[in-house]
Amino acid sequence: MATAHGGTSAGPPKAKRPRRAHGPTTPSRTPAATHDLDLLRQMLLIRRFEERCVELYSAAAIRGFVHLYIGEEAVAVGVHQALDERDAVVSTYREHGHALARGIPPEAVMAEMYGKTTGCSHGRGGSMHLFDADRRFYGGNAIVGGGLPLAAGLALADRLRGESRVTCCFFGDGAFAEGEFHETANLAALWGLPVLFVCENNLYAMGTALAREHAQTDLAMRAASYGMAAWAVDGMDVHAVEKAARGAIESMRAGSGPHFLEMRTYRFRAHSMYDPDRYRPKDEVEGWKRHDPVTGLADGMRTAGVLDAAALDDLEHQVSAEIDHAVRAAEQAPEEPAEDLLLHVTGRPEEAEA
Ligand SMILES: Cc1ncc(C[n+]2csc(CCOP(=O)(O)OP(=O)(O)O)c2C)c(N)n1
Ligand SMILES: [Mg+2]
Repeated sequence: MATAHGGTSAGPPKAKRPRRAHGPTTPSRTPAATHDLDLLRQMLLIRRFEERCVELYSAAAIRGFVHLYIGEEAVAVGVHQALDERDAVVSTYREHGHALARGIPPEAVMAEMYGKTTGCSHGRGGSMHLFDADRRFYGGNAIVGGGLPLAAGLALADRLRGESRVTCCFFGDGAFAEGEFHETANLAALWGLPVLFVCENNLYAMGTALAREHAQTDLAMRAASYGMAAWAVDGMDVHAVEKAARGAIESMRAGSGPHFLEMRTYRFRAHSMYDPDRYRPKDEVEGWKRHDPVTGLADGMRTAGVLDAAALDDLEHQVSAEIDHAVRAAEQAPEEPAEDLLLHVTGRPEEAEA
């Protein structure tokens, strides 16, 4: 393959982590098997949710920009295992997976895709601006690198308030070309802020391959130069992602300052619904699809004897029913009335007078 992570190899790291030994299947599933089933359910939900979005987009039920996360699900789901409610999450425009993994209900995400008032951003944001302050999910940011300074600010605010919280910031490899990444990395390290930088290195920033844009493609090494712990992770393996995120967050909660994880991953679909995707060699895309994080986990579970065809079918049905419900609810939800057009655009007149 032409392009490479770290400029050395063309796929995710070859050495597979040995699978955990699992106990018998139902009724007495081991905690490890139960956890794996939950990881699989969450990744399947993201995958099927987005596949439904493609259909709805083709039917013009969903409009505007839509950037699919398909292929990268292990990153959002694995990292979220290590976060809890008190932590903050900042994401990019490719954030459906992060929002669902954060626990924003599929109905609220789907309604937002439809631009309906029941959406998590009240229909004002759409696909790129999912937001949920109650769950400390601060976007959904359309500007490349735009979430990074926001993450540092959230982490600083939490620290000033004496809260033991972590801010997790997801961003793409493309943000390495933005000053915001370098400024934020420097300040976070200098001030010891609890920011977990999760770089989703899918090798492309729109149609530009990482190696065409950067002289040094080892992003973890570059991040480490700011004086923070940084390492690369197989982003197609949800167990590897979870383990790395847990390690980083445990250390951050103990006060060790920011950490950087370079998640080596790949998007299976085009950059956005408008992109004809002519810049990636077909064999490269096919090569990465052989490391599909969803089928990879399911296959591992099958081999370990903790997943059979019936259990997988059940899971698919559950997920499909959840998405059907979300679509129905979004279709039936009201549009925002035209007279509310200026709401939230300017301050409330009564507040200005006070
Ligand atoms: C500051 C800024 N410059 C350019 C763009 C246009 N743009 C949108 S997505 C994108 C590529 C970003 O790639 P990456 O950060 O690797 O994320 P990915 O799409 O691969 O998840 C660009 C250049 C933008 N949104 N913001
Ligand atoms: Mg990218």
